[in-house]
Amino acid sequence: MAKQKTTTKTGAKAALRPRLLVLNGPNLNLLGSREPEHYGSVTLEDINLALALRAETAEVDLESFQSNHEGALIERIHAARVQGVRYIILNPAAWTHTSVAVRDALAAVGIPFVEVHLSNIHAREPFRQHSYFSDRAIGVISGLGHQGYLLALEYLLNKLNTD
Ligand code: CA2
Repeated sequence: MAKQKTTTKTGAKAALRPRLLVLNGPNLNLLGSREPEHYGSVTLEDINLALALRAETAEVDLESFQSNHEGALIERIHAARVQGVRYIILNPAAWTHTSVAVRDALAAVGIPFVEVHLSNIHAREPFRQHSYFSDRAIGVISGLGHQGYLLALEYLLNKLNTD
């Protein structure tokens, strides 16, 4: 695993665990409670726990953040650069189809990201079929339900090993 190095007070090099960030956009805090035909019955808490367990096994630091406020998500993306986050897993939810501001924030920090959607946005209403993120993403997983997050994580863990 390609770990970042930091210099301690004594000048020794200490290995830092790589940092990953999972971002979820508006209304995804409601997962598991409504619209199971589109979004399944697993809660966001369940998804975050599964991601945290897998990351722990792989000795990677993983933090999950969800917001219903666009500015809060943008601030979290800005902070990610300062924190040295290597990769982001992002479900922008409805902002997928509207937010130049979130797109610009990701471009500004330059952190590579995987775009994840629970539902297959290409099989839904026409307004969901355009994403402001897909052309900037490393890749897009759409329609594989909650497993999409874990598949994205697995991909990034492999990538960290070969970086
Ligand atoms: O399929 C996805 O993951 C989406 O990003 C989910 C968004 C939707 O606007 C995108 O087009 C596709 C909606 C998230 C709303 O989540 C809810 C969860 C439970 C109940 C109601 C909404």
